[in-house]
Amino acid sequence: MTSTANDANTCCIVTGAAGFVGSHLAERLLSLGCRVIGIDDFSSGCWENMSAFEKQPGFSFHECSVTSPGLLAEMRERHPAAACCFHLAAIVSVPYSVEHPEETMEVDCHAAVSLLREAEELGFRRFVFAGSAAEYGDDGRLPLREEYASEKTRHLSPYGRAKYLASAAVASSRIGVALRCFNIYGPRQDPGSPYSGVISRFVDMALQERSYTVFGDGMQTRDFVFVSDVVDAYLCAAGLSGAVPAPPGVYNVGTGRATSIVELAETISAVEGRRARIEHLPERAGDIRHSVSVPEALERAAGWRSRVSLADGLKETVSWARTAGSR
Ligand code: UD2
Repeated sequence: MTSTANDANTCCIVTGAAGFVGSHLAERLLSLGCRVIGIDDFSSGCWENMSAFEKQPGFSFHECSVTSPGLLAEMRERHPAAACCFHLAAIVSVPYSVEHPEETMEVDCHAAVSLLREAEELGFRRFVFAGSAAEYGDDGRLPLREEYASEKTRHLSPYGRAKYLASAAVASSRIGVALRCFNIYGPRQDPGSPYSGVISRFVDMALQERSYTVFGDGMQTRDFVFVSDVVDAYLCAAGLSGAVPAPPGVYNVGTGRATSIVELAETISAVEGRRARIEHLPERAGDIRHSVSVPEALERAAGWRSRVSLADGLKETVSWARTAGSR
């Protein structure tokens, strides 16, 4: 992605800046010359994720919850140039959302809509929201198109429902873009957190020379998208990629390629130069069988498409995990 002269003047708020994706987004925005106001309450993020950029002069950080009333107005008072809000902070654990449905609706939906309304009133240029493939529930019409998620969708968790409702509100705002991200992976994804996906777990198992724990037959598939491609999508959504900004709406962020869990295990082993040892365990309750995106809408709207192959993304993830493990 190329930057433009305008990019350097943009002051952006990133909620969830200490998280996996939020920290990569903040780092990239700073590298483009933007000023970044990071917000996080450390409910799932950590300082370590921000260590690569926390001391940069363009970065300021506020430890607070996105449920704080008047948060954006307060940020605007402290940082009058703030013009763009990337809202990534959320309750990210699906099992937690099942146990705490009301809290999840409060944080993942109501707080997001309140921030959006504040951004509109304050004259922000863009509000970009982190949606999720969970918004499609168990829809079996594959590959998944943006219009398939609707009021009638049978969401499998309060997390999926809250994200759907918030995305719908964002997409109908004149400044709103909701990104429906599929299975994101890459450096800084913690294998031991409730957010951890199969790739961070498998990379950890590979480095410890343990067998991969495959739930069920391993023929279930996912659309794995590398974190730097996701960051590119955020920049496109905000008009910071050097191309035209994506018009308000909701967009899938995926590769359009389905990878089975067995194929994933084999690819990680090939990167590691080992043979894959797989231990089959019972299927995980509530798992969906297949998930894959139609990613073309964001390409048509703003020229975005995923660029990093699974093998290359895995190489980067493994190399990061080796260094992180040795610290
Ligand atoms: C993703 C999201 C979840 C929610 C859900 C909605 C991640 C990490 N999780 O869950 O938050 O949005 O989509 O659909 O993005 N697996 C194994 N062995 C393991 C771990 C996982 O076989 O040790 C399998 C698992 O059974 C599943 C697949 O790998 O079939 C992917 O699992 P996941 O937890 O990474 O992601 P997913 O799509 O179930």
